[in-house]
Amino acid sequence: MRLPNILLTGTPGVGKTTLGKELASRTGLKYVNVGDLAQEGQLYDGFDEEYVCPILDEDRVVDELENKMKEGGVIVDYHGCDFFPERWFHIVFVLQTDNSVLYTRLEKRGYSIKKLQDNVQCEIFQILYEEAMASYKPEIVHRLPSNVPEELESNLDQIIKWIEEWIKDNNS
Ligand code: DAT
Repeated sequence: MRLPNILLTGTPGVGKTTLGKELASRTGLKYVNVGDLAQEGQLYDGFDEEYVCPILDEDRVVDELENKMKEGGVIVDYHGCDFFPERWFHIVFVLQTDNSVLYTRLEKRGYSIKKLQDNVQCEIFQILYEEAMASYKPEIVHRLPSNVPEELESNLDQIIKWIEEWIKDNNS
């Protein structure tokens, strides 16, 4: 059976992991957190002194994921999207959170003031939405609000319906 690949993107803290894991558990699709994958495989290329974090080796991440993506049925979660091959994804969701809500979530993570401000600014300027619109066909890019649990539920419902339709359309 053919299954779609789904990209969940957005600023850190908007709820990609929460949505992605729940979606995987309700649909049986595979969930891949690119941050975790990079850490497990040490897929890094240097260290960013300003942000005090390792720099992702994008080529190795793509190589690592290629076979899995070919099989289909993968939910990818990452706060960036311009380095994945465009052909990988059948649909792209950009999660969005109000600034004050996002600020509180990131504060709870213990982010430094600089990291907090940078991420909230990234959200205000819709950087990830712009990146997604520039990297994929605009008609497959959708924004989802991600502030409260009710929105999580309605996002799940919408995506599950879309998956069911996609499976019907691509397996007959
Ligand atoms: P990300 O993977 O984008 O960094 P996350 O899934 O770890 O984000 O979520 C960050 C925090 O926000 C976490 O404590 C769960 C919470 N959260 C996520 N989606 C939410 C929603 N729709 N309503 C309320 N809280 C949410």
